Amino acid sequence: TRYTVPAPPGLPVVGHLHQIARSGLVGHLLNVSRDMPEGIFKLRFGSRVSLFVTDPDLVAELSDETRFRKMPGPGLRVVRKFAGDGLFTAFSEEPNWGKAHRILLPAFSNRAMRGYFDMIVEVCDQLVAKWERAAGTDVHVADDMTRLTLDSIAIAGFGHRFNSFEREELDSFLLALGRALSEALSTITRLPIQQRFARKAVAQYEADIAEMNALVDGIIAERRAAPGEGRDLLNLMLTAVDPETGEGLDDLNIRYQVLTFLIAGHETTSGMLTFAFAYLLRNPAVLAQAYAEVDRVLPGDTRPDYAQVAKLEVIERILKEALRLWPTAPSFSVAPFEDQVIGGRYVMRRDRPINVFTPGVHRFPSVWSDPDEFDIDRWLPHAEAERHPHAYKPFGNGERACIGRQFAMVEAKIAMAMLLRRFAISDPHSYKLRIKETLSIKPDDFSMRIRLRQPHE
Ligand code: MNH
Repeated sequence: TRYTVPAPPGLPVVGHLHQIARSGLVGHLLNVSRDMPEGIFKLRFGSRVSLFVTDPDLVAELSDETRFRKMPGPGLRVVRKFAGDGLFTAFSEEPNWGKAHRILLPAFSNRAMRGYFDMIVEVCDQLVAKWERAAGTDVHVADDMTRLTLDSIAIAGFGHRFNSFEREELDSFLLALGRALSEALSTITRLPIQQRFARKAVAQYEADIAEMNALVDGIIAERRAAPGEGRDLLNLMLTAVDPETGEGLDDLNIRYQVLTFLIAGHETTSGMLTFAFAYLLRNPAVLAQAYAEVDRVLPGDTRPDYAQVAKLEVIERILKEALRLWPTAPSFSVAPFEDQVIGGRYVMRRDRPINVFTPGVHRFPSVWSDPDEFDIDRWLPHAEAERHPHAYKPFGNGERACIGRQFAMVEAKIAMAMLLRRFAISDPHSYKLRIKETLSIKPDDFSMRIRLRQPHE
């Protein structure tokens, strides 16, 4: 027998996407998924029916790359307007995906990471210096984490300095990007007739895309004028050839890739760090463990070196647990090559996107006990080894999984360690977690108090 995919009981059909306040989509999906023990459900957004999966057993099937592959859904398809066939937004069948994947993979080897390390530490030093000047006051965590992650991907990947810590305002690139992402998401929900009247929004959108392209073209032109020896991302894009086809990347695709890395390389990592700080403040025992670890691994004023990153195991568990509760890229979508039945009963149609909703997967009750509790001991080696292998997918799956995950974890670990070694953090405003959604998620409007740590504290 075959079953239709269940729709949530007792919930009116969800009409247009805009009926869910945009800030609330992930929260809404989490609420729905808690009422759906089958671990699969459908929701109607206007005329579109979307499928969501949260059961790790079903995720295991969707992760079988002989049956399913990444299929960008409506959200990623509109982003193609400015990210084109860059790595993140490419269809797996597009030749430029495989080409760029093979060309750029060496930029994320362990050896390459070692090469980026000192640049990342230098950016972390700038954040430490900024917080030293701000000691005793409140800092806006997400904004400072965004400065950190944007500056480090730009310097490590492209040799470009945003110098975000020298300025009060966020870089205008970020403002253009923020507006462009929100406009891209609005166009999915606008009717064609509304789109015709959204002329002002469309003009702003074009201007924002032009601004982002101008920045990217400037970065590329600068490097072409002064090529340099290194094998960073940009040099690979400009000079390397794909071993399989013998071809290099074309100019338009290079522009898409640079923009893709500037976006994908900072948003999600800054969100992860921000969630992690919010959880540390609510879990003083974990914070104490983290202080003890940084004092042991990075004593005094010693300059961090790459080998120390591997020793920050408490901090690694904190970050993994933050990504479990709030995977900052909260879903990814796949579709079958041919019609497939999953779970022995649900028919999945060829090429039709299915969303793996990771906040739900990461709380699926048959795998995760007390799923809403922040508990870093879930990431002790024995616990991890015994767990369902498809219950945790913050970086996606298979060959389309995140190419930058190493970069993200190294950067976040060293940043958190360098900050905790110098600063005591506190929460005088009793922050209540609210989620801000764009394409990614982060804590909304979260500030914390910082002060210099005393010698024996
Ligand atoms: Mn990242 C793909 C999450 C950091 C560059 N990333 C993905 C996917 C997820 C993801 C999920 C798969 C999306 C999909 O299947 O549709 N990424 C993250 C998270 C962090 C992160 C949670 C930080 C935490 N990502 C980074 C960093 C970079 C980066 C840092 C770059 C330096 N990510 C990418 C790129 C892809 C990707 C590029 C697309 C890979 C591909 O399809 O070939």
